Amino acid sequence: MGLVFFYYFSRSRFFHHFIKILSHAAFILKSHFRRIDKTTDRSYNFEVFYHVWSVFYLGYTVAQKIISSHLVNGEMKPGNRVGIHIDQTLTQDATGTMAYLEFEAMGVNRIKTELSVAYIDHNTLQTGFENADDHAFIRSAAKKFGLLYSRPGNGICHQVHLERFGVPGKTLLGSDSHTPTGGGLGMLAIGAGGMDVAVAMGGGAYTIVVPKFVNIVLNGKLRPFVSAKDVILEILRILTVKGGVGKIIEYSGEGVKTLSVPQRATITNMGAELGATTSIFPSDEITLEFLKAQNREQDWTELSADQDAAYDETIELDLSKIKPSAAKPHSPDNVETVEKIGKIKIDQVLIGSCTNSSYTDLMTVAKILKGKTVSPTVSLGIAPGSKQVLTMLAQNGALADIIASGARILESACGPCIGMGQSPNSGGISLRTFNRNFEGRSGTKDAQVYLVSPETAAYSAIKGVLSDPTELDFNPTVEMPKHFLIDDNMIEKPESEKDAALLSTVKGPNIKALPKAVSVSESLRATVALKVGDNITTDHIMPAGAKILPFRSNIPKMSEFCFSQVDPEFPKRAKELGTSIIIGGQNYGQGSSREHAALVPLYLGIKAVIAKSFARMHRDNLINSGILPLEFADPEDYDKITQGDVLSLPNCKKELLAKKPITMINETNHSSITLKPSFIERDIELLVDGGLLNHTSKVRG
Ligand code: MIC
Ligand code: SF4
Repeated sequence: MGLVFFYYFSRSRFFHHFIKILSHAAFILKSHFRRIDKTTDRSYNFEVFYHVWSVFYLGYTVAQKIISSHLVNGEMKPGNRVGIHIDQTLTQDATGTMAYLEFEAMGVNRIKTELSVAYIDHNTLQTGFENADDHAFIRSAAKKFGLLYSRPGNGICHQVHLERFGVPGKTLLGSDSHTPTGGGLGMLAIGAGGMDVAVAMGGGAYTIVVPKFVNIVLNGKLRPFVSAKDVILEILRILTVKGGVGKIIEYSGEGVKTLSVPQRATITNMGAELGATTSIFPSDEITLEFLKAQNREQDWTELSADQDAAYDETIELDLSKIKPSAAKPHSPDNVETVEKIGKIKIDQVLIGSCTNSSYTDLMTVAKILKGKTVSPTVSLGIAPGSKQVLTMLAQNGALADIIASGARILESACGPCIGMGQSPNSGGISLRTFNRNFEGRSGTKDAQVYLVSPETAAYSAIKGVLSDPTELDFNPTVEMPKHFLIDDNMIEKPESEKDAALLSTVKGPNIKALPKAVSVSESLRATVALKVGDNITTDHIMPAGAKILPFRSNIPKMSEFCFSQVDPEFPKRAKELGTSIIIGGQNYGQGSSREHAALVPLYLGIKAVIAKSFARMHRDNLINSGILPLEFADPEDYDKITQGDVLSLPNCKKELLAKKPITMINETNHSSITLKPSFIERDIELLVDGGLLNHTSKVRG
């Protein structure tokens, strides 16, 4: 009787709230003891208590469990803005210089997170002093501020973080859009602009809009030579690059148990291409096995959705029906099966990137290449994702098989994925195991880039034409190693807090001051400097590649390349106008987390971007930089504006503060346009204070 009563009581709302209050108390205690930890080196694990309590929660999804255990402010209701505590951060070198300049500008002496890692993996092609200078700056910042520093050669941030640092149930904020790779381990891993990461390193909460929760139920098992990449390509085909906007995607179902952690990470990695806030898998025995093999068994906690967890949307996927697929040029959602696309002739194959460069991926590739020669008309490049992967391949002989086939071995870094070398020939067809095939990203404007699995890539490299790997007839199974090779000798520790106080950061001549954001003005009158269409990526706004990336810490120089693929005259025009506005379509700013796509427009005098809708990270970056991201109340009003028109917003500040629709007059054609009041309190505060840095300094006093 008593037990029955307790069971029903434990499922009641009252009990749920009671547990919630206890959890918050545990969270506060945990934060308190975490601070004590730093000085006394004692370890208090209140997380364990929390997870025991969370068993009683009514209907929480995996992500909801992590959000609620990290809640700093706000209520976890759909559409609400909430602040969450960030346990770990990561940066890479292309966004890191800005993040550490921003951290320095905030005047905080030491990071407040449990763990923060500064990786060097993007700007590794050193054709001048610039990238090496940036690396030296980041290293000096890591030493001074208390971060781990992953040296160039150690690997791609997401791959290394998965191997060595990711912890189920923790939060990770990274200044890179593919940070959700950590979701493969059951982390709540989110990509954001460098400024947000700087604030999180300083102990500030990260604000998210509580998204919708989507459950993708995986059933069945993948057939041989069909891989995790084909799964996420199929999801992209169904949902498109806008399909994940405002959503967290969770994976469940029997099929989950058939996927290894690296396979799960491939899927969560490309959740970024869906526009999702993040993607996450449960943490189960497979997660435990992976962490054990990485000698990190102690980092494991079990994490799964409650039986009665409520999702906003559910999609079922039968893994056994998935076929080898490819995303055709120039969008990751332009997906078709390899069979349907047919045996097109190819010029280049590249295997690697944070999506597909794990040990198991490359062992499969080695098996396919063993004893074969790459087609004479194809250039095959392979970049293993980390030093761990590369060393293991070298030790077990698989690297010899790869080299013998004629593959060109590239360093363990992003490399061609971000246009750092290996640009294809004019009009060339390139198959890549990467995650983005935006026009021009490869460094060759008219190249045709297809995104495929490692299996499809390796088999096609031998055949010289796009080929379906399920034609192969040997057993491709690669066992997950019982022990990965562990050697963290390329991860440098920071100086002690006492010694660090005497250090200063090292800034080469390429590192220039940050552009200054200002408070939103009472009214705005400006010319439209550029009008663009739907799905404009941050690669359109601020292209990357070997020629431009060295200027990531030099905004004035970078500004010369802003929108260069779309309209090379834009930077000159914007400078001449002094103050101007950009008009965009749907999903403006999709793709990367790079805040340069906001900082450079700020430098060029852009005061507002008016679009049909925005991608999450870019919208945040605009607000952080003090630029108004405004949405048309009626998307058809987009047609009432032409490049060169003069727009005026006579009461924009007053209307913004009152959360009222913003009135805009097109002075050129005398039309009146209404813009949505889509700002919440925090956005307004940031815009009024002149961006996140000014706001943070104000709050800190
Ligand atoms: C990318 O894949 O586009 C990048 C390069 O990793 C970016 C970050 C950057 O621009 O530095 C991302 O994904 O956020
Ligand atoms: Fe690096 Fe490419 Fe991954 Fe971006 S997507 S982090 S450039 S490997």
